[in-house]
Amino acid sequence: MAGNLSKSQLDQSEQVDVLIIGAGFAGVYQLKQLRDRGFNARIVEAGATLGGIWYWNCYPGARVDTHVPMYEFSDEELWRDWNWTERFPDWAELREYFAYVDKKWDLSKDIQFNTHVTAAEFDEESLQWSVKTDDGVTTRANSVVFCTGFAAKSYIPEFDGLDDFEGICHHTAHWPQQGLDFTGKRVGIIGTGASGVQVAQEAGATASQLTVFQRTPILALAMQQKTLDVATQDEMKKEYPARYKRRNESYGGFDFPETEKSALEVSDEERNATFEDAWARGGFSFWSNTFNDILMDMDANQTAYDFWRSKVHSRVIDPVIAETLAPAVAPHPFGVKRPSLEQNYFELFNQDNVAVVDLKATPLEKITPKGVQIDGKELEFDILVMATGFDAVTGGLTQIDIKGTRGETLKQHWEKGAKTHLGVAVNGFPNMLLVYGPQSPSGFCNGPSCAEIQGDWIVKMLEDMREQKVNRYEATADAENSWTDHVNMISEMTMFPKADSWYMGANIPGKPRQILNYPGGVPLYMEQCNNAAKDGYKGFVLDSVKSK
Ligand code: N01
Repeated sequence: MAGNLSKSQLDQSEQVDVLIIGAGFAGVYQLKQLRDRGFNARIVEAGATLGGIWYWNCYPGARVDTHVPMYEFSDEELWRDWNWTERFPDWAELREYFAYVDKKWDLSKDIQFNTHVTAAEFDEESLQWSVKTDDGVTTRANSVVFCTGFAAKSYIPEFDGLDDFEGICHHTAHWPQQGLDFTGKRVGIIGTGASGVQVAQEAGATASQLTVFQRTPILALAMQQKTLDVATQDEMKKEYPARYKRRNESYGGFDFPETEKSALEVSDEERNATFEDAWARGGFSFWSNTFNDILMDMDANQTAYDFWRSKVHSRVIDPVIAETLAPAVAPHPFGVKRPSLEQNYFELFNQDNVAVVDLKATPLEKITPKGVQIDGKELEFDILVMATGFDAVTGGLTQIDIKGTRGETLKQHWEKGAKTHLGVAVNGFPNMLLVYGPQSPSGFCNGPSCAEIQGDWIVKMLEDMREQKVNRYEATADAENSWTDHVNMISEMTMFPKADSWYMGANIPGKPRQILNYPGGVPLYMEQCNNAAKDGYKGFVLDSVKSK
């Protein structure tokens, strides 16, 4: 990439003030803000371009589940001249957006692409991190900011026989950059999360046969995709400042207004009308913007599930298939496992070339050289798609050999469960900060919103440390324990623990079960971060040490 920092340049550089790992929304925002404030900051990025998740997730149909203009930076210098073609843009357009941001903010000159961080170790002598990359280079940094996102480590279950499959097999997050044509192929998709739904919609259009292997039905919501023209967006832009302000004030970093009513206090007619309205608005409206007790009260939650189920049944012709996709008994409370958005997912199953296999009724026995064995029968495939998700939130961090002051790795520190102070710092790992990390709003928050809101707090902290001549800052063990208790306490007040989801770490065998995202919403989260900062960064030990 033009302007890309060459490996030899990095090699020669003695040290940087801040090394940022990852060039998605969080990382590029850090780079821009820190550079603007005079920090010598750089990014190391594993992908070949900016975009983070949008570099890796280029499978057919990959698109964002967040409506325009929420999924972009709030900087007017950017949005004034940028227009999208669709209300829910696809991965290719998101990449174009990142290329545009790169040009406007002049980022690439300070980014080293195609480089994996393999290890990082804090050195008490120099009070610096030594960060090793897979090109053999070690960079020294006063601070490291991990912006690895929630989905940097993909997950493929240990299916018996997987290595013997003779066809083409890819995880959605490791899709070939040159693409893969489903036309006329027999395609099997394992997994029905957001990725599985999106690939299925594409594969169903051209594959000779598509089989969707479903373990848990996905409670997918109507996207209500629309094309967008420039005139419409010019009009919309008058509202952008207010909508971006709202992003900072809402639970999940969106622009939805407050929901004030309980689903149980209104008449059936009013409830139905509210649900219909949210359904017609599309996107996450039905998830986040109907009644205030959907995620708190089981009876309220049931009303949302029943509405959703009736919508699915009205679209699927075969009642047995409809029941497999939307069973009478909810697989888990509505909305506590991430719903995905769909355009024609349920109609797919009315097509002759599309089938669903219920893995709860007929478990996947093994992968064979030709396909998948279910109930003693072999189904043959040319292409198998692993839409099986991620070791979310923590996996992207613990897969790096990050060593703190006690010789302990981050993976060891989090062996019994992730713990942090404010979701940004870890005891025993000084001068290390996390954006979008565990116990921060992370997966419960719209990515660009968190990149800015949490990102601003981190930038301010780094500025304050510089101003106060603090060269060693570390979260205390007590602060870490009390933040963990606080996060768990809020989680217990919700229904999130009732689902086996990646939100709970429950999708990965052996992973400790815990709420991985801060469940109290962005405003409460930021209030606590801001209070800690005002209180002299309460929960941190700040030192101005003469380095040895
Ligand atoms: O992964 P997932 P994803 N045998 O973990 C199944 C974001 N995202 O990549 O539910 C059989 O949701 C598993 O079954 P179950 C978004 O936040 C965003 O789809 O565990 N099946 C599940 O169906 C999303 O939530 C966008 O029973 C197995 C699937 O694999 C997150 O990324 C687009 C299995 C995994 O679903 C992750 O989504 C895409 C096994 N052994 C993703 N193990 C946009 O906004 C797992 N499964 C654009």
